[in-house]
This record gives sequence, C-alpha cells and structure tokens, in this order.
Amino acid sequence: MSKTIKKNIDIDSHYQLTQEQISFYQENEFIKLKNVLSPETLAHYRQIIWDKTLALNTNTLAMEERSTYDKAFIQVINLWQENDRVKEFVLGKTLARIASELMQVSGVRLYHDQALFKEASGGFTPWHADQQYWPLSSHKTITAWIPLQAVSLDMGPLSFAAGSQHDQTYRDLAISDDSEMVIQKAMNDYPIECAAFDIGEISFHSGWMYHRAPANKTNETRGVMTIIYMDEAMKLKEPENPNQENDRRCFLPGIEVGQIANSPLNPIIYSQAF
Ligand SMILES: O=C(O)CCC(=O)C(=O)O
Repeated sequence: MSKTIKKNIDIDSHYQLTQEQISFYQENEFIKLKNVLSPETLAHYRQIIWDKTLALNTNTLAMEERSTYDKAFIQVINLWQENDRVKEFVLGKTLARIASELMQVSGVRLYHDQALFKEASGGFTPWHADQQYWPLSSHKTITAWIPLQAVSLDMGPLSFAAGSQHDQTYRDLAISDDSEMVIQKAMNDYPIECAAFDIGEISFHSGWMYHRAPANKTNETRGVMTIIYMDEAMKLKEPENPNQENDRRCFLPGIEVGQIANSPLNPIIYSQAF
C-alpha cells in the first residue's frame, strides 16, 4: 500500500521516551504521555473511527434499560478488520514502538483493538483488570487508550489505582455489579490517578493494572480508540475461565496452547528486528 504523508499527519514516527518515563512505567505499569499524536492526525482518523463505531454498534437500548456494563460504553472490537484507514491507524508504528519500549520487549503484536465510546450521560466504567479476560502466557501486555478529543473530568477519563497491579486478590473477578462492590472498596487502599486528558495525550496501562472511568456527565460522546498490544513472543496459555475461552476463539484463531500467538489477527506491528 502506498502511504501518502500529509503535513502533521503521522502515525509512524518515533516518540522519544525519556529514561524517566520508561522507569515510571516499569514501576507503575501505567503512564499518561502528552502530545503523542498531533491534533491533525487525530482529526484525520477520528471521523472514520467514529462512523464505523456507530455503524457497527449493537448496544442500542435506552440508557435506563441497560446493564451497568452496557451503560459504560459502546464497544466495537477489531475495527481494523473493517476499514483500510482504520487498519492504517491501528498498525501505526508510533504507538507500537512506545508500547514495546515501555514494556522493554523487542517488539509487539496486535492482540486486538476496540473503540470505547462513552455516550452522553453514559455510566461509569467499573473497576477491573483486563488480563482477567486474556489467555496470554505473560504479563507483557499493554493498552494504548487514545481519546479522539480532549477528555475533561466530567467526560469520564481513564483512571488508575496506583500500585494495584500487584494485588492478586481479585484477579478471578470479571466485571459485574458484585465485582464493582468488592474491588471498589479494595481500591480505596491505593492512590487514584484520575485527571483530564488533553488532545493528543494517550495513556498506556498493563493487563493487571486496575482501572475505571467516571460517568460522562456532559452531553457529548467521549470517543476513545484503544489498541491492545502484546509481547511479540507471547504464547497462548490454557484458558482459565469462559472469558478467556471466548478471547481465544475471537482473537487467536487456530493457535494451540503453548504456541506463539501469531494468528493472522496478530501481526507484529513494531519490532527491533525490522
Ligand atoms: O474507556 C473506558 O471507559 C474503559 C477503558 C478500559 O477499560 C480499557 O481500555 O482497558
């Protein structure tokens, strides 16, 4: 595919991380980075991501009739399979290289992407750790949370419980009203990082990092694209719960337990070997 580079639209550049930022991530397993993508780049991809997300959304009940989970966001998965421009965005090297350098691995594959749109008056996102859902052999996983506009405190910015990645007590709990009651109480023991995102600011968090997002109190949708990367050497482990069985089927088709997670849905996006 030939690539047309327009001024200030760049998803394949090198964002220079400082040693301090890498050390912060190594210790805390989350980080927020400013000015990662330009406003022009985000504007360039925003509409197509928005249109595809709304077109493929199946979460259409009135807000008051939805479960807590469905109030939290519209969720559309693997948009990169649906459109070539979204594919170009998801396979961009800028974010993949940051993911690789933060995790200190030689390269990263795609696990999957998902658009997470918190609608006007949408509810809070319950506390959870993503890796509960993932049948992956190591903790070298990371999500880039990419707001398509600035996110004020009132729109539901992603928030982290600093230090909670070491807490193994709640790792069996999938998202539910019951898990929220238990985990929310436990997270009071950790400092909560909850702050607005500027345009171009992107957060990265590991699979065992507990996170949530407040409700969207505005009358504007909070559009967010996420890209989930894993170590290029990641293997499929024996799934430990129905969520992991489901992820294996959806995101790792044809891969056997113990094999590298390299199905056609898991291309290497960035590698030092390239
Ligand atoms: O966008 C949200 O509200 C939640 C995001 C999330 O849980 C994630 O990206 O892992």
